[in-house]
Amino acid sequence: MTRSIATAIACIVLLGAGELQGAIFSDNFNGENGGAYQLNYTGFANWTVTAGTVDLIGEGSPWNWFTGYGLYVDMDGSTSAPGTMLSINLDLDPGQYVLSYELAGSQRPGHPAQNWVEATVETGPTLRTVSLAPNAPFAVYEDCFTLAAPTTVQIRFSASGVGDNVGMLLDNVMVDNVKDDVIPEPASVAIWSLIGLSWIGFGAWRRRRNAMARLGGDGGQPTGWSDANRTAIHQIIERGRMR
Ligand SMILES: [Ca+2]
Ligand SMILES: [Ca+2]
Repeated sequence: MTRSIATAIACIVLLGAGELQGAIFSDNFNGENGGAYQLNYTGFANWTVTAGTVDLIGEGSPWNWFTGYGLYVDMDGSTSAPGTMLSINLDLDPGQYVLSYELAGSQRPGHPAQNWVEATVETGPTLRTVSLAPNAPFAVYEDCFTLAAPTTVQIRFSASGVGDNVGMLLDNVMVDNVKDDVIPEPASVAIWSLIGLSWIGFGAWRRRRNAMARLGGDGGQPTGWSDANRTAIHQIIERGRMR
């Protein structure tokens, strides 16, 4: 839940968009191969290894570094050829989407070769290229993309660097739809309009106070919100809560 909220906030900031509708696609790899690790694994339910090789490792394997992550993918398999994984087809409507995933360093500091992983929505630009130090723990990455028309897309993760059989780790891939019909909130616009009006009112009070000071008066104290404005704002906030 925390992760989903964080994703929503990040995408709202980036796209000016709304809340997440829910995962369209998610994969934590934990059910692969009957839950057992496998080097040079190709039997993914949702992915095709289109180049090089990857290893399915993690829980139950000699390479289990993270509690609670189950199985995950070593993006540089065991054939000295970093792997590329292409997802199944995702039929998406026009709209805004978040691709989120977790990447970690190789966790094998004896193999200092530099590794990279690219995340791409086919066919489009690479959304992000990540290179992590071997000891970097899993961290969530989020990339937003927009579709102007109904589109069938695939997600691609592609590893590069020296093929030393020791790659970065991938887990918890998700695509969420950003619901864009709730922003901008009319209530938000109204609140900011009222704040603007109040600021204008404060400016008028300050000018009046300065004028009275010049005349020798005390100018009084700022009155802040009028009762009418207070009531209107409370009503707007309540209506926002009810939405
Ligand atoms: Ca996992
Ligand atoms: Ca490997």
